[in-house]
Amino acid sequence: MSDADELFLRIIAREVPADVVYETETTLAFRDIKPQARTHVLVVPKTRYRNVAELAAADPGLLADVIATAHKVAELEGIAGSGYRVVFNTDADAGQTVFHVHAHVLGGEQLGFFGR
Ligand code: IU
Repeated sequence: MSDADELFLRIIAREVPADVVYETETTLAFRDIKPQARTHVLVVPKTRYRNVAELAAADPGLLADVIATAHKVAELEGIAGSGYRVVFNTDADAGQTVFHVHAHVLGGEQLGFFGR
């Protein structure tokens, strides 16, 4: 595990500061340090899995918790009604850089299409 992958565990343990917006027993939501939209929050499970596929296979209930927290964040940010996007970058071609699964919650403005 690299330093970057360990970072989210250190944020969960409150050893590294982060702008936390919501927390449950199993998940933590905090603002991305390099926001790509007016609202850009990361949701992580408190147990580390490498990516969303590993999480889905090992603990589907925890994946459901992550999605529920993403929606709660959208409500708290006031964007649940206008629309938001939940993205799991998964491995190299998607540009995943931190190998502790995280959902990006993006919104607060009209989002462009994405792909290449
Ligand atoms: P990715 O899906 O693995 O590419 O997303 C990682 C995100 O984590 C990315 O948007 C970073 O800006 C964000 N991030 C962060 O919020 N705080 C950090 O200390 C680090 C990365 I390192």
